[in-house]
Amino acid sequence: MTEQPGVSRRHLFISGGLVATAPLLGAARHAEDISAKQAAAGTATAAGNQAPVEPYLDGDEIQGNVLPGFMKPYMAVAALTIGDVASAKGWLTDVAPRITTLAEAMQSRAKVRAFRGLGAERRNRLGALPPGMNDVWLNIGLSSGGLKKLLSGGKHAGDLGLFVDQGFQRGLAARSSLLGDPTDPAADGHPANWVFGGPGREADVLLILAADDAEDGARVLAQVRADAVASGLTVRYEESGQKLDAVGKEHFGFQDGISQPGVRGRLAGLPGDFITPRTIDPSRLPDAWLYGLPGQYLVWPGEFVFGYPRSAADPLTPGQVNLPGPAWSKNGSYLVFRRLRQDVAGFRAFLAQSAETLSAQPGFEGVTPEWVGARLVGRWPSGAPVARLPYGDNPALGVDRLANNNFGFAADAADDPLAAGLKAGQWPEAKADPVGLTCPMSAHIRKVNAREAANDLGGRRASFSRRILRRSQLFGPALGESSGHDPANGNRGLLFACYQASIEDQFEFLCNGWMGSAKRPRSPGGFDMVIGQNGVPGDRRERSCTVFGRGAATATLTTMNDFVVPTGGGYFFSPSISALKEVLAG
Ligand code: N7H
Repeated sequence: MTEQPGVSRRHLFISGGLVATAPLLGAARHAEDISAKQAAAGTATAAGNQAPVEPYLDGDEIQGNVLPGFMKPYMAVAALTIGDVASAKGWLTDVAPRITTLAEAMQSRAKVRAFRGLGAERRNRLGALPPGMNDVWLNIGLSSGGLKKLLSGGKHAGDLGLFVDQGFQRGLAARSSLLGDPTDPAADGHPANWVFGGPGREADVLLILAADDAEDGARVLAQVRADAVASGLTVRYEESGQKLDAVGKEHFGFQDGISQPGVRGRLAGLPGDFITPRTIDPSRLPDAWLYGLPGQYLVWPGEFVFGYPRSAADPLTPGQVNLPGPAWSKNGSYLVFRRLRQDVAGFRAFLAQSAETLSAQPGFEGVTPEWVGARLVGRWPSGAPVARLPYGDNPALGVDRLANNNFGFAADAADDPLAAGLKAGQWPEAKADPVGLTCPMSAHIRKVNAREAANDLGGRRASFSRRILRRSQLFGPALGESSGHDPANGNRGLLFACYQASIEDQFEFLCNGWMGSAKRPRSPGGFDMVIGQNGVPGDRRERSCTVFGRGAATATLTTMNDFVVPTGGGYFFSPSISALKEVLAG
């Protein structure tokens, strides 16, 4: 096979006979801008020679944190239990109009995107907001226990059983040991010790609020909380968190929120507007229709939102419509919330100690704590992928949205030809790394997203069906660099939230199938040392992983410490606006 200019082996590999490439190469040349390109793409048909036909998503029905995601600098959560059901229904009736929708969040998101851009201009505007922007947004989720209360005695009373997901039905506390959480009741991570969500302390309702301004956010949450309490609900838990810096580094010191699945679909009423912007020039790259940002595979929306097509064998063809619940669950999504405490001092000590031990071994001379951290995460602190920069960090790549996710593991990657007006920085291209010599198999980002590489479940499609929409925020103050007194006494971490169409197959599978397994998605590898947990009785929570130095020198890192400890949470369903009003409140 001869390579076409600008087309990487990765792309040719990916095409794999799934896309009618020849006609695509003859597709229209550059449009003036991406919007025009999107509009053109939207009118094309898969049966012709261009983009797949993507469904319109119901922008007034889907909650905005599902899609496109709130992504605000301030986030607060409140977990509530229902007292008197009739009063709670009254409160839901009042709260329903305050729930922010996909359409509302998308308008604001479009302004932020236009303001920050994607290339060099974005680097200078990171963290800045368009003038006048001051949103306060609210979304809601209900646990299976909450749904049971609200549905009981009504015409939908039997509908709870129609939610097929056993994780949702049973709840997070009941599934905790399956996720690898500590089973010793004395351990902090055991559900008995969670701040909420443990046995007998489960929440019926989870509110998620996001805002540009922390004070405004806190004020609105206080109002909503007061209304809820007046309607007989009890606040079980409440916490807020915010970004630590403009780039979005989490407590261990790595930029987070870089790689999200691109979601296929368009917004009703706004022709040409894809939920996920398209950035690759389809006239020059046959596989352009596979991606949003370079390297960001597009996934059919039924993997995340009920009532839409899921992935099929051909990534450009919609699969079956996925409605794993009652008819009124359409436009809903499962919400996982976990309060994850991070042992920052312990993580740093592990990196330092590992670097010292490794440096004494042939092939690892001179490795630093930062080098070890990058091998455990798969990215350097800036977010730059190890796959593109194996030897050292570069903050400019970390924030280059047109390059920082453009890599695979199975084959060499190359820079994609971008749509008119877009320009990525010049960075080394990622080399094929099928066995993890550069980015170890155990690296966090490789454990949770096998990308195009073969894995124990198959190939790319299996990865698509495991993806989640992450919507987390940090809690607690940063731990300073100097060791010594910690004013927060270790109380910092991630308010982890994610949306998906199956808790069992997505969130739970990532935890117990891949992060918490030494052998999957592919051996040899070891555990995800950052987040993975070893709950196997008798293993004493020991985790180890393999890293490679120069000349394929091999070393094993081992720890008995959990650097991330679950301290609360729950499984919820985020219904559509009409289901909230007509089925649950009504
Ligand atoms: Fe992870 N970390 O700081 O080390 N995560 N994560 N995560 N995570 C990612 O790509 C982190 C957690 C995913 O597509 C990055 O956005 C921490 C859970 C997925 O390439 C970093 C915690 C689950 C991705 C971290 C935590 C996931 C991802 C790289 C807990 C799922 C995208 C930045 C305290 C069950 C991977 C980025 C991709 C990326 C960290 C939790 C999943 C730096 C500290 C519980 C799917």
